Amino acid sequence: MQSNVSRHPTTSSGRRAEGAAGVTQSGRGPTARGHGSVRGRVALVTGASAGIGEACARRLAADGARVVLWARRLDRLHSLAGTIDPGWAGRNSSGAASEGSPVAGVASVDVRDRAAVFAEARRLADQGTIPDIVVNNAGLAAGLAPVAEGDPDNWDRMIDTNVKGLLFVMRAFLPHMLRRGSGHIINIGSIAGRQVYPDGNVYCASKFAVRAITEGASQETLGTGVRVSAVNPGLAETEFSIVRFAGDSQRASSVYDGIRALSGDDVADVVAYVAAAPPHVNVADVLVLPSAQAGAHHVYREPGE
Ligand code: NDP
Ligand code: 8X3
Repeated sequence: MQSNVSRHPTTSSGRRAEGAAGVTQSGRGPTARGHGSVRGRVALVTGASAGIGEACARRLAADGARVVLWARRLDRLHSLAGTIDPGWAGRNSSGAASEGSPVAGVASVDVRDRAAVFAEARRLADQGTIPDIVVNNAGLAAGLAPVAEGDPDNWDRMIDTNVKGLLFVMRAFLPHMLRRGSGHIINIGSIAGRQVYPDGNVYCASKFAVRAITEGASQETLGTGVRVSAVNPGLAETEFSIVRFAGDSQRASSVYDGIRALSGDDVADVVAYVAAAPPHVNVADVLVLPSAQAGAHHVYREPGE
């Protein structure tokens, strides 16, 4: 006769999967259910001065992580640090960590600058704040034009930031994570990494590259305790289109005409879920779209007034 009694999870050898502190490999207590937590972990967010990155930093800090904030605009990072930790401004002008602060560091880093990325990573390692989580978010689109008319300087900006910058950040932190046997890289891809749209050529290519790099690194780190994931948003109303259209805010806002686009916070919710997954779970690849979008080519817009 079949028993209805449920059993604790076991390893393949029949042993309970238990860590040193008597906690299961799920990172939770033996009988607890539910998602994991980022509490007490160090989370680096690149591109934290605006949009999705800023929202991720706020959210991860609110969930109990200690955040390290990178972007080029240092003034914005310091004001974000001040909203996360009201004591920040009084204590910190250098951007260094102070004991007990939810902000573990702030630095002006252009991810295109390989030497700067490696130097800042070394600084974090030296002060014992190698991130447990890296939200590899810094990125941009520059222009929207057919290849035949595109501006090669814009191509450089996109490829150098979205592809090489993302790689430099991974290269700087993965070896530390591998040595430690734990860590989580969360790359911000895009629907544009799955489907190409007219005149999106190079931006889409950069996000297709993010997909390939994420999948490749995920294969390479298999069995090491390090996870690599991608969160791929659709249309999100941030400063993205203002940057793409070089400050033309009217053209930028027309991208979102008639739809309720994602906010940075909507994407941060997903990133927070991915980051908090217990160690035996890798939420490897998430596509998050506004309800009014069903792909790069399918957007439902409410008719204008
Ligand atoms: P925003 O323009 O609002 O924010 C971009 C962030 O990236 C800023 O903090 C900016 O900071 C930073 N950044 C840009 N270039 C660099 C650089 N060279 N070095 C360091 N930081 C840099 O755009 P989003 O928040 O929308 O974009 C964030 C990510 O999300 C990007 O990778 C983008 O491709 C992706 N994405 C966006 C979508 C959208 O519809 N908005 C949809 C899908 C993906 P600073 O200028 O201070 O350096
Ligand atoms: C940003 C979203 O559709 O503008 O990656 O490329 S889209």
